[in-house]
Amino acid sequence: MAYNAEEAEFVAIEKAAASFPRQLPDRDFTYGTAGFRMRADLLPSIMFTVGLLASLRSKKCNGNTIGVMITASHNPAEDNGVKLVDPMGDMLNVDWEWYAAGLANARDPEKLRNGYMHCINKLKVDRSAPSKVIFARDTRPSGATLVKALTAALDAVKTPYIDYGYATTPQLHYLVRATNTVNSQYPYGEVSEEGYYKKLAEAFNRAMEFAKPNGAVTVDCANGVGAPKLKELIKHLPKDKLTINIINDQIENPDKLNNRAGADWVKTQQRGFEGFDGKPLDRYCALDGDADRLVYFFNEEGKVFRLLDGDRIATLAASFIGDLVRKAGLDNDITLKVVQTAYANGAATKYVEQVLKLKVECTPTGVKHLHHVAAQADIGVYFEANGHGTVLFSERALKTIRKHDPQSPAQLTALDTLKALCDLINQTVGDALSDLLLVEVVLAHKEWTVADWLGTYKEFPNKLGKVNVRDRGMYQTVPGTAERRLQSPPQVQIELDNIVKKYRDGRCFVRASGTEDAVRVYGEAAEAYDVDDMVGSVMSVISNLSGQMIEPVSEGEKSADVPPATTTTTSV
Ligand code: 16G
Ligand code: MG
Repeated sequence: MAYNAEEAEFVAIEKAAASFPRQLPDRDFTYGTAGFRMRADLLPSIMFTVGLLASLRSKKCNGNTIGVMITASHNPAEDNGVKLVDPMGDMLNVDWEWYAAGLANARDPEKLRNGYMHCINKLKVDRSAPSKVIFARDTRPSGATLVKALTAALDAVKTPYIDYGYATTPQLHYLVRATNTVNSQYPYGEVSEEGYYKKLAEAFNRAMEFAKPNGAVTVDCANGVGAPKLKELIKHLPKDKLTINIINDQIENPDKLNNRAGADWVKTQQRGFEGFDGKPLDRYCALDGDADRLVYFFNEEGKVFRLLDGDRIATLAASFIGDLVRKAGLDNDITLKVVQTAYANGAATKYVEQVLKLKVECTPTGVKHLHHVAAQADIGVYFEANGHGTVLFSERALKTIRKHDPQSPAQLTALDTLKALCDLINQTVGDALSDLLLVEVVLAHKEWTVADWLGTYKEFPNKLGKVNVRDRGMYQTVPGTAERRLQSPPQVQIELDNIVKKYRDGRCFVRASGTEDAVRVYGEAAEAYDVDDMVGSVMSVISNLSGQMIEPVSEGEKSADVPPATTTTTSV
């Protein structure tokens, strides 16, 4: 870019940025696991800088399209957030996160100019390269204002863009990959929202070819963007294979978003959405506010609530796909791996290793860590207990599947179903709508009820506690332990070890939250009462560090028998 053009670009950026002054000059923002996320009124200036960075990222990626998703996922309606999507539909390259934060924290026009130049120089971006951005948002009312800030930045740097309006996060990831692969040997799909539905519906149809319909599922859409999008998807699905009922679809009332509904509520509270009164064994599931998380649940006789979380979806998917690989005659060529975090229930890990006989790898919390490890396997099944996850098929596995010559009719049907799953499962990111169809396919093939699914293993009693702290930065885990051991403060790990050894099959770890000013304490033990005791004691250690008393703020309800991950919060 010639000097004059560069200068003109700076002038345009400064002029446009003036409409979006930075709020809270004393606070530094970080680009965390979920991008930038905070109260929506703080976000316009950050959204502007995200526009600048998206343009640079696209230039750096040879003009490939970059995605910007405006959402705060399961947070309350007054929050919002933004995350960037890389050309193949995966999350922003981690090396760029620091630069995203640097730009977002520029306090004045001069710092913004310096920050912009710093990105260009350090990241070696050719300013005159072409660029393109696409973006979408969830149903939060603040999204419209944030779009203005984003497009002001894109206009200033003359980066063309397409506004896809409302979309789920995984739909935007799909669109980014589809856009960038449109002229490749294997296009990801048609470049439109319609293309997304067509791809999923067609794959679902093929995956169900050898299965009987298996009743109905009711989907709690968290009163978010998943509701209208699922309604669209249903229009494309075959009528006779699956009945999908939709509830919590009130997107016109922003206060309802994620409010006593949706995947986060169900998982953390261990109960259904407000008013849930499921008949015994009726199948339910819940999405979060941007439809990238999914959990199943149901009532047993006597209204005993049962949760089938991300661990359960992983085991179900791994068992089915493992069987298909074997039945197709590919087990010597393709291996499966399951990727979890330390929050996975120990019984799930044991089941995968001992019953399914598959390898398990444990990574730090956050989708990007699991995704990265799963992408290195032939077939990588990754899910966080909270319902984020998907199954990745490597290029090598896809080639092997495509060229495999089945030796019997049974091998052929298994191979056809496996091929259908390669298209059904979103390869860019965990996708609640795609995962929902995957679960339904597996249950139909296995002719299972939710109780059969639950019966595969029994969870170890467990509990998730939270201690609000002033400085979560002092809680550092030992590298390479997938957050299962604390490095500092050292006395906490010593005391924790002393506590844990008192309990049969006790397991407990502490890590700082990446999303709140809090420390999380997760524990498991052979007996439910032991777990309460153990996690409570470890929480006291943390509270005592700051010399304050534990004040319980909220406690989730426990289910009758196995109490999975009840939530207790204390403030320090
Ligand atoms: C973010 C992560 C999620 C993780 C959660 C942990 C993404 C898209 N989301 O929501 O994967 O489980 O943070 O929260 O990566 P925490 O650090 O507060 O425990
Ligand atoms: Mg989400």
